[in-house]
Amino acid sequence: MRLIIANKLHSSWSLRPWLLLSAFNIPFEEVLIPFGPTFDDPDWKAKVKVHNPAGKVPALVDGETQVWESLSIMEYIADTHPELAIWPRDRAARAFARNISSEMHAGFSALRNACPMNLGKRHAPKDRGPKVAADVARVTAIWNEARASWGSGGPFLFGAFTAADAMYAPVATRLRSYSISVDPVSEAYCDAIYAHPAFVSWRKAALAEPWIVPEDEADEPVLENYRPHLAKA
Ligand SMILES: N[C@@H](CCC(=O)N[C@@H](CS)C(=O)NCC(=O)O)C(=O)O
Repeated sequence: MRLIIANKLHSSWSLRPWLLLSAFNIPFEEVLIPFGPTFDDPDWKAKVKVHNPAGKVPALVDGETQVWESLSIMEYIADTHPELAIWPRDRAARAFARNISSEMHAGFSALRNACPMNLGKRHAPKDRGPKVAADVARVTAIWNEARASWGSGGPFLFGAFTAADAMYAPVATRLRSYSISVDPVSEAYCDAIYAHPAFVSWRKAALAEPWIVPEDEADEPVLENYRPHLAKA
């Protein structure tokens, strides 16, 4: 299998299936197509369309089969690896995991638009408005419900790491990058995401990337710059 992704610093949708495959030690070849100077760069689109006619990343290519849309890719991974608990084994937990993964896939646009994923910086806290606050409240309610109902076997939403955690990992990074404080259960969950070896490996590679995409560099005070070698770029 080949997974087509973009910049690890910025591409939150790429992170999701990459994390899932890596967390479950499923072998795959990574094909990283770096963004152009803007997100609508026609050369980038053309290269991506070879793998996904919709012209977006991530895309998974398995022989002749092209799979795109992050949630669809996760279902394909679950289909091809029934021996692995990609989704929770318990039916009610699995239903909840799919509910919240679909909510993530389709929603939280206020948070996503106001706080684009950028693993390279931590910004100062600020009031980001009621729509972002509502998204954060819903996400943390989801995390608290999953942890309280099914989380006793480990630090992730359903105890062990599942596709639902892969879907929400980029939200943990946004909370951290934009200094959005949340309740202790949600903070502990973010810690668990940041400590997962697959995420550690993605973040390390992200911080070593040489590229800067101005659209995802928020024009806000920076508390920490994790790419000091690019500080003067
Ligand atoms: N709903 C899609 C979203 C994919 C997406 O928007 N990916 C971004 C990169 S993180 C992208 O390809 N942007 C370029 C574009 O939309 O032209 C999914 O779940 O995979």
